[in-house]
Amino acid sequence: MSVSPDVIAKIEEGYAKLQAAPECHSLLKKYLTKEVVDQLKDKKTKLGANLLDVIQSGVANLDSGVGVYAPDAEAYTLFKPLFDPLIQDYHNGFAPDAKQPNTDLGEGKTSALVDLDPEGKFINSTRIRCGRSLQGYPFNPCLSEANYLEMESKVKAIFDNITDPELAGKYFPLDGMTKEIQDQLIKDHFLFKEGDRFLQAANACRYWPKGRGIFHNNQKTFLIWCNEEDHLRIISMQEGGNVGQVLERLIKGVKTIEKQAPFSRDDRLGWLTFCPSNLGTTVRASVHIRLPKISAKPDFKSICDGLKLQIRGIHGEHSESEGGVYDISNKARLGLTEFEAVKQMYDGIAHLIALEKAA
Ligand code: ADP
Ligand code: CIR
Repeated sequence: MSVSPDVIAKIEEGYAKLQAAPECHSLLKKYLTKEVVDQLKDKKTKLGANLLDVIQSGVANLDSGVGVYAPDAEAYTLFKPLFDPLIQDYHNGFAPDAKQPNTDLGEGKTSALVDLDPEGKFINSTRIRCGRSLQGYPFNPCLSEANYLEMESKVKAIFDNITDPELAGKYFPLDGMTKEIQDQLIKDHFLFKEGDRFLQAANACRYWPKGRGIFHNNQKTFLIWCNEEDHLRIISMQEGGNVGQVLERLIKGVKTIEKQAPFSRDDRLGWLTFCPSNLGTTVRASVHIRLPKISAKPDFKSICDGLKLQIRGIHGEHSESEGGVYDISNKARLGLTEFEAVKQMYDGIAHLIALEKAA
């Protein structure tokens, strides 16, 4: 079956809307040329996903940074003329013929990552997360309600098997969680937010809250999100700036989960994720940090860009800073190893702290 004329019309309208929006600076707008539209508008993956599925979030949300999602793994190859240059731009020049290196989480190397802020002057907390997709399932827009429930019960069984005392904990489904508990978990930076308009427009929130939830240990230092943006987000976090400890716990957690579930990995793109910004290592290593002097300077963003760091607000992506606290993390996740991604954040933050001390 080919793509229906009304979907093709919507793709063309989407292209026209982006072109007519000077306020839009997304990577989607940059790489969705007329040639790309014409080349891809009548293509469909085996699961039936088309170019509209890829671009609709960025068309609906003109303030997107990226603006595209892959409805299934095949989309990354079928819609290459759009994805490849966009991926290259986002991930530090990862070329169409480049290949993600083998996984190196940093086992045996974490002790080199000594506390970035032993006196506790700048860093409130450190967090490292990675994403994983379960083999045999597509991404959000192609999942049925039955898929969500099945995936949730599979991963819950895995969580129940975790015996390491540092990691063991409990799974809390979103379905049935009280609003108070949910809001508190979000406020304390443990749980994903509700109603993300970028994900909603990508058709990624169907059947919500079915199949969604959070696992965490008692201390809330090891957490796993189930079926939010990705099938799994594995997270290690704690107060202060001890990056080595946070990474050590993440490695232990990833290895524990990995033993029990096969994950989707592509030879070229590494670990597969719904958003192309997360491909490869899928690692975002961040600190919540206060840098009152240098963050007030007009060149703060360009300094961070130069260090390959991304600035987010206190409640994550698309939020604002509060009380002078920023979320600063590595930006690229593809074309380097997991350890290198963490090291990029580590070295960059060490540099920013040195600048702050000298200012
Ligand atoms: P992700 O990191 O999964 O891409 P977000 O940017 O939305 O997604 O962040 C998710 C949550 O994690 C938010 O509540 C955010 O404030 C929190 N967070 C991120 N980095 C840190 C950190 N270093 N310390 C504490 N919370 C953090
Ligand atoms: C956007 O394009 O802004 C959203 N779809 C989120 C993209 C992921 N962001 C990122 O920088 N890693």
